[in-house]
Amino acid sequence: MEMKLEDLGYNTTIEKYRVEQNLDNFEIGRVATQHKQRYSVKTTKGDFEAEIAGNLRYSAQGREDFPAVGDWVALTIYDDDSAIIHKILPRFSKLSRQVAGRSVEIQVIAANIDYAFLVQSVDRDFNINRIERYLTICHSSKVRSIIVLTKTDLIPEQRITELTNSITQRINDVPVAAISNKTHTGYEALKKMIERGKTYCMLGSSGVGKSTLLNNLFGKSVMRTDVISQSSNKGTHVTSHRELFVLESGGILIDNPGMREVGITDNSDGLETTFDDIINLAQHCKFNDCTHTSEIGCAVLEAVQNGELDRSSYENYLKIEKEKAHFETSARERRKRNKKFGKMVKNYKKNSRNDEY
Ligand SMILES: Nc1nc2c(ncn2[C@@H]2O[C@H](COP(=O)(O)OP(=O)(O)OP(=O)(O)O)[C@@H](O)[C@H]2O)c(=O)[nH]1
Ligand SMILES: [Mg+2]
Repeated sequence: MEMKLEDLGYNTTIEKYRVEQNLDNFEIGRVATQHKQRYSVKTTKGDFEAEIAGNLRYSAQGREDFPAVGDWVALTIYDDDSAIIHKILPRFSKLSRQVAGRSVEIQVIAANIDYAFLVQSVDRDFNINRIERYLTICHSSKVRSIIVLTKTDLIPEQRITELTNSITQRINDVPVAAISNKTHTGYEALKKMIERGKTYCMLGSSGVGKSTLLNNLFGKSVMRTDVISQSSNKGTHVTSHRELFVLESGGILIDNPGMREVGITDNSDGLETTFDDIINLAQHCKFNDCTHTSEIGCAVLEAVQNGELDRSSYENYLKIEKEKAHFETSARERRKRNKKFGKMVKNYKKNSRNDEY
């Protein structure tokens, strides 16, 4: 398939970035996969295995400064088909999360994403609290969401309606698609949501059918799929890397390994957007610094008590809000520590120079 940059998701915003950054002498491409420090990049001339230029590596301050899947990059292609990435174009959106086990390190899941498919299967994986977590991440990353319920072949039709309704009762303005990867029920509706030139990233737990869906939409088994044995293979994910695919029907899809936890790394208003009902109610609280837990005249608590606000949604909000506050404090402390360390290094350099003379 002859590839145009537009098929890869190129648009006027990226073109503006390219012009602003004076990148006329470079090829433009999009990162499709990453393995350690090697990247597979899609260009109009084909796919290239690329490494990053030394100055890009040395100027990087953290993981976020390295190319991620979905990134637009400026590269040089050599005659022997090797390529060097010189620059990452500014990201118009960035899905990131906390690295499991550590409190503050951030990992970029994918860059320049238009929509996230929030994939949950209708069996034991189904959990609206978790959907709200993903929504919080997506809102703060400027990524729109589409909720995709899979494995509908496992439950009666009426139950599907119940589950869908329970979502729309709590979550406004996010489309829900209910599909079966086995019978392809719901596929037509889902395909209609996929636009040419837009990028979609699969998010969800392991085993919910992300790769199966991608393979079916792509029309070929490009990602491995498998049954995960819960007892013997606890916590193993079938997919272990991210990869970007361009659909022939238009649309760009990124498969992603299953996520075990959805940590909040939110410094922006993702939480406020996800729970805008609560934020609106909070404006009527008696106290400006109301924590919505025990205060007199709290409009949020009142709404929970009279059934106007869903109690589980309220409790989930408090939990995520606490995590957000914790994340912000840790990030602040880390910045302070880094600053102190930077000063120490500077002083050390100054002193050692003094010693020399
Ligand atoms: N019955 C049924 N089984 C499905 C459906 N979708 C996927 N499966 C099965 O679920 C298992 C896991 O599917 P995968 O596509 O590998 O799941 P995944 O979300 O990619 O998992 P990770 O890569 O580990 O994150 C496979 O055995 C699939 O055949 C579905 O709609 N219905
Ligand atoms: Mg998978």
